[in-house]
Amino acid sequence: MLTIYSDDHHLHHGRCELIDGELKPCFEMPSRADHVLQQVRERRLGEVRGPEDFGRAPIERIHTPDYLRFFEGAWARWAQLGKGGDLLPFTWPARTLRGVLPDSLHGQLGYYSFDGGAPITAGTWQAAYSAAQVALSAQRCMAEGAYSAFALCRPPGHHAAADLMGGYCYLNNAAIAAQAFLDQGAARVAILDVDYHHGNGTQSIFYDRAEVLFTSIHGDPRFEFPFFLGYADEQGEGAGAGYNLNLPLPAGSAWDVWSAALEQACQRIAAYAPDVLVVSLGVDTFKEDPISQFKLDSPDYLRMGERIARLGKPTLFVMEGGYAVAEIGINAVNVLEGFEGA
Ligand code: OKP
Ligand code: ZN
Repeated sequence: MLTIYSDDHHLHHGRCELIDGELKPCFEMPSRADHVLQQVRERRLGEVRGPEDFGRAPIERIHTPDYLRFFEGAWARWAQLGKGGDLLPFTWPARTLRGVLPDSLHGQLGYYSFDGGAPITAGTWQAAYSAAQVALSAQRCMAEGAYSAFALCRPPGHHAAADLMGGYCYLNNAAIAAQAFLDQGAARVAILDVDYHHGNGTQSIFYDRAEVLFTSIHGDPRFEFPFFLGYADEQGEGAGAGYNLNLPLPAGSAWDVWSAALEQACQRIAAYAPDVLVVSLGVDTFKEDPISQFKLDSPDYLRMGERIARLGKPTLFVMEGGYAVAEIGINAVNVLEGFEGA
């Protein structure tokens, strides 16, 4: 399987995040992607290639121009104020407040985010832009005939909505790639989000559309981030009614429970008969993941890849989460090897 990778992800390195009342070094760190790349190479998954640059237009198919303008320019505004630390929001237009766009940088940051987990640093825009190009380049390889490809994206994307960053995500790489498939002639695209966290951004982007089926297996939002989306009764709206499937699972879920949900998602995807499948590949379902509460073990990821392969669809894998850094490469490449071996 071909892997697309850009070193630009190193340009994004947030200093710390607020977790359990403490400032801790960001779990979403550059070494994550380095470990995945190392496993791709060591296990000879296939060729590793840098991305092409498709420009902003395919990103603007998903994200609003005002959001992109804000994100691209935010660091320069912060630096102009004489600041050097990470730019982090702290006030959001929650209930009883107004969804107005203030003039202030921090006001705008709150307007364009939903949590304090997506720091903007000097290189964040470039890293996120390149990650989107990585996804688009892998998509292009498939459009040109490859049966599968791995977009080794970092930072991840599935929490990012049309005009919101959050949950370590800025640009929704999987959604951008899915839209590119549609724009190049696909009639139906299925997204399978296996990251431990619900892909609220991806769901929201395609919620009212029938040409993208979104399916997600994740920690029940009643106890897990992002808390405010990802419930089973969210089934799509308007033309998209019936094209959103959430499979929230309890804390402690291991392969027996998880694989039953995967079976359900796969059956829904098969019935949908998509032209192509996009997998939001997070491996934070791993039993040792420091911020998650599922109990998958490394060999389970081989089985995951095998089951996905049995759908018999051209498949684009897009890297999302996974924070047990020593094992992230093993587990991600297990999925890809399982897929290829099936
Ligand atoms: C991203 B992905 C805020 C903590 C918020 C966010 C978890 C994001 C997971 N400081 N935690 O889905 O793996
Ligand atoms: Zn996650």
